[in-house]
Amino acid sequence: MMLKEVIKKADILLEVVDARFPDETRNSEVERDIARSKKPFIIVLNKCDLVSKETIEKTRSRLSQIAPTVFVSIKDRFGTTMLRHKILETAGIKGRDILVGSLGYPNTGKSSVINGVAGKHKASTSPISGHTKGLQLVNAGSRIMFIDTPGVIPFGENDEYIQGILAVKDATHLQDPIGVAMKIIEKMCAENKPALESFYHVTIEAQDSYDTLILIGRQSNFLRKKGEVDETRAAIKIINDWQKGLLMI
Ligand SMILES: Nc1nc2c(ncn2[C@@H]2O[C@H](COP(=O)(O)OP(=O)(O)O)[C@@H](O)[C@H]2O)c(=O)[nH]1
Ligand SMILES: [Mg+2]
Repeated sequence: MMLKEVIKKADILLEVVDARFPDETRNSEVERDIARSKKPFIIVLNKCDLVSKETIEKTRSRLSQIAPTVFVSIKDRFGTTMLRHKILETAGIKGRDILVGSLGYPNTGKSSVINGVAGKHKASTSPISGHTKGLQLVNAGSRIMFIDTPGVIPFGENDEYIQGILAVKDATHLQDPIGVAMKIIEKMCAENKPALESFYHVTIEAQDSYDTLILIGRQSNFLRKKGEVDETRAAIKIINDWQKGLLMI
């Protein structure tokens, strides 16, 4: 379904973002469209199983100033009850069903969030009274009804690294794996350097993420014939590890 359609039909919107890269996986245009619609929205930071508690707290206090913010891990079944409460509280609708729309870039976990929140209540329904005929809804219990197809935010031309970090494109299909790997290194160094160091058995002293990439490549023995580091191979390894959820921020 189109983003704009979801915004139009919903009473409340969830912007589903990746907890590891909240700023990069939020979308300011979409948030502007939501603001114009005057509908409430909740920022849902999914995949929080891949993020440390400290990072969660920092992000929460920062983003709460923009909108109600809930951390979930659909994988670990964490946070879904909190999200249900937040939906009921934020929507502020009494006496009728609440239509919830979810929005986000591909692979942030929009479908997982719908299924995770609906859980055992899950039941598909078709038209409900007072709403557009044919609108497919997922009944999640306690008056919460999800619009069953999420609104997918399209990638822009310069969003290749977001496609990399969200695992929409695997490492070998990226034009610039080195750039994407450097982004991941930068992020890890800022948020949880010890995790990066212990995963690749290195001690990182360099400030420059390219130097760190080379260090990891050397330690992993990714060398070309003459002994210099194969930085593309190192980058692909880092992106693969990230996409498999092996690196925790
Ligand atoms: N580690 C982790 N992976 C998740 C979580 N939720 C979803 N995923 C994974 O993220 C990928 C995209 O999920 P999906 O719900 O299809 O995303 P959508 O494209 O936004 O609908 C899938 O491989 C899921 O298994 C989570 O809480 N933790
Ligand atoms: Mg989906």
